[in-house]
Amino acid sequence: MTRIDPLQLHQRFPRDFIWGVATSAFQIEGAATADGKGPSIWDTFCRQPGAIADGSNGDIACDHYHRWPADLDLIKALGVDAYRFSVSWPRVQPTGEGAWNEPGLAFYERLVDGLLARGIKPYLTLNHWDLPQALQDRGGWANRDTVHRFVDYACGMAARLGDRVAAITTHNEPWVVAVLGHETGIFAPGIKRRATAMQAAHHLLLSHGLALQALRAQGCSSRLGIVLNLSPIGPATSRPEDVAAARLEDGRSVRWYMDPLFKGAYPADVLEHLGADAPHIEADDLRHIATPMDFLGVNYYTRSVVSASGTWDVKTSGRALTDMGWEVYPEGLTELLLRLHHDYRVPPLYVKENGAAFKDQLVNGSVHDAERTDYIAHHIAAVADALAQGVPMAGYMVWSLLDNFEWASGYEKRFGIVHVDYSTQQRTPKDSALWYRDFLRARAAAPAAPDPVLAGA
Ligand code: IFM
Repeated sequence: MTRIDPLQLHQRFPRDFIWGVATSAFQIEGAATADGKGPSIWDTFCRQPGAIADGSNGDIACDHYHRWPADLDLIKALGVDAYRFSVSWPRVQPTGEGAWNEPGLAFYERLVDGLLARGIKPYLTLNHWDLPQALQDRGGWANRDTVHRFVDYACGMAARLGDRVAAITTHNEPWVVAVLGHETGIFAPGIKRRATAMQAAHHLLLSHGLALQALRAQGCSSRLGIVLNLSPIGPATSRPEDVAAARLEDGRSVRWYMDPLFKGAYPADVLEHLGADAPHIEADDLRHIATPMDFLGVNYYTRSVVSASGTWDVKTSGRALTDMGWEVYPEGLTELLLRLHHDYRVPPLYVKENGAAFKDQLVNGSVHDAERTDYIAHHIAAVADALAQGVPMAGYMVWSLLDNFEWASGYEKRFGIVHVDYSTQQRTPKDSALWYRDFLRARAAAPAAPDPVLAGA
């Protein structure tokens, strides 16, 4: 890939564009049973033989629960504006309802205050997948009662931190929770039943809308939204069966979430395809789901190419692949952002996750991860391309600050711009972190891009 000049890249963004790094609770915190934390579905899932590639779990992870001050210093040293983190629901409310766990709340209060003291905006996510196991024991996201438990949890967190966090995301990637957690079963809670997955998806969306209403009713001043994992989805060939398969996949993974959130209806073609597996929907549910948002977050890693036979081989694309086997395809991000802008009346858009796993080598205190640096630089350029075409882009966050627990892949896949030696917990900024820092420093020298809205006036 061609090298991108950080200064020129910066000139393509407005001054108030938010730059950040992202993590999630289960992937970095560890301290699985510390200070009254209850078990989550991922604590349970990791104990199932064969569930995690390297047989690992989140018991220690990056030990961020104990090392957060040094980690916040690292974030500060990068020069970012914002840090996106998630709250472990069972750490603050061990059984998902009723009693709150004061030490858990105090941890997030220290974290938020520590960010503010360092001049970094906290971006809080309520659900990055670690549902309290006690709620799963009663059906989890497939049980409509979990919707109300989530709203209570959201209100409790906002009452405690809503005056200090810049933004609150309800759910991260509901497609993953629904489909990987309840249909293919490769993620917690490991259920393999499509009807359960679609009911879970509906309840996730409903809980999002009801939480937004409740948070606004209690005067929460944070900006509120959701984060979806989305990709442009195209057919492997122009054969009608491949085109139809790609359209259905787009319906299941993009329109199933975007349409109810922004148009107040599930896509008719997907409902018809699901038949008896379609979710039970009550009166007013769709009106609640379509509650207006202050922002939409998008997580982008790669495009999706679909064939009716399911046989498209990513290696035939000729593009570089990451260690996850995902094709490096930055122009797909521009394509996706333009589509969201044109097909939906989207509020300000943030890329809330973007990054790549590669096989890093720590040699003499350095990690020369040129592939990751290129990946990030080209995806930032793809965001600039969308911005230049009128998409209301407001921010970009790298996934991830640290190497961490990559779910079913365990610790084998490294997404961090900071290397973690799991035996010593030593952190080492990789070359990509140094590039990101230098890119952010270039802001001081770069003339600001004209505001795209004002420029068009
Ligand atoms: O690590 C995950 C993250 O938790 C959610 N989005 C995708 C990342 C990479 O797989």
